[in-house]
Amino acid sequence: MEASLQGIRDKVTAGERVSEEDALALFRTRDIHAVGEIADIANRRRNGDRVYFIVNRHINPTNICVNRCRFCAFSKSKEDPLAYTMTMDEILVRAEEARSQNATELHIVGGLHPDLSFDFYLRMLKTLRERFPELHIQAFTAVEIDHFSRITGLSLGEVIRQLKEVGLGSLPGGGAEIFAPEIRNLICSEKISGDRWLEIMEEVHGAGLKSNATMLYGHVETLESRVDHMRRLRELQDRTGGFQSFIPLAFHPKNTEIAKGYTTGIEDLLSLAVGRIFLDNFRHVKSFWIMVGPKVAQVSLHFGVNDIDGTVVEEKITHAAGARAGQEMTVSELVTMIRQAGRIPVERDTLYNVVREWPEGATA
Ligand code: V47
Ligand code: SF4
Repeated sequence: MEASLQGIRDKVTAGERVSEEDALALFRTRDIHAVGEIADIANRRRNGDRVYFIVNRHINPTNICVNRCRFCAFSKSKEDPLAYTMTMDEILVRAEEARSQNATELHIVGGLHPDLSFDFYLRMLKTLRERFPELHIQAFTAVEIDHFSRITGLSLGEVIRQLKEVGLGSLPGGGAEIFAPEIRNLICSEKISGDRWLEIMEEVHGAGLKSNATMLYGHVETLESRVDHMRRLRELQDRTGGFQSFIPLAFHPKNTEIAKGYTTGIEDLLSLAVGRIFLDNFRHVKSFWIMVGPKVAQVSLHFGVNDIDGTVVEEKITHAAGARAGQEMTVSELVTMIRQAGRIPVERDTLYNVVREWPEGATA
């Protein structure tokens, strides 16, 4: 192992925090085995051999969005023939399907619709909670929370309070992209700033709700901007402890305005492993298999990852941008994938309570 990597390995073994320079060295090395080994030490100390997945269902109520993020192939203008907005009935059909598949979570995010009122979203949550009290609702990125605050004139605190009152259980980690303004301005200049994203998450955590955090990589960002992004997440997590998992998201280029190829397997594994090593105050690092593909997701279980998300069922955001993975995985496929990596599959709920464990021999 290179001397600099050995130094990082020693720090991680001793439970010491690694520096930004260390993170850069990890991104730059091609000693992928060493990075995997260090990430595995960091992960197994916290999570042992257990790897989580969730039975969930994604619902994207509308793809109409007033923003035009250059990396986004999902959003459409109102006039676009591919624009859609689901009716409440269409949303309920999806929730019903989720219940029939024994899901424990609905994951709901969408575009910033110019005309839908905050009331529509409050009614959606209220109806879902009344009809499906057993399903945890993880909904709305910080970008949508900001939008609600702007269209209503309500403070962030009040928007979050009202959403919580009608059933919001936690927030996903989207909209973070890359915080550094010089990169953010190139890829999503209309989107809320990185500082605002962090401010909203601080408020969400202060209201007693957990959230996730993402990082979009593989576009025009630099390694320094990735490390800067993770440093800001680590600082906020030191203050609130409200982040559950870190999810690096691999940029998909099709139908977007960013002329880049797909990310490579090594780039995906490094992003996950460096996230695990640097973010020592995040308990969970998740490979979203839809973005990195099931095969890389499985290998990543030896690169610091302890969560491969879920059954998903219907995914529109990455698929609009040319995702090559499918849209749904069965519980049996997820269990097999984790077992063949030599780990113990554990079905979790959104808040990482154990729903069911699959020790060796148990059948899905
Ligand atoms: O914020 C948009 C990303 C995010 C593209 O919290 C793209 O558990 C790749 O955040 N290529 C939304 N990514 C999805 C998201 C998410 C997904 C799964 C689990 C969780 C969680 C959160 O999707 C956006 C943006 O960063 N995105 N376009 C694209 N072309
Ligand atoms: Fe709209 Fe979100 Fe797509 Fe940006 S990433 S254009 S905010 S849907």
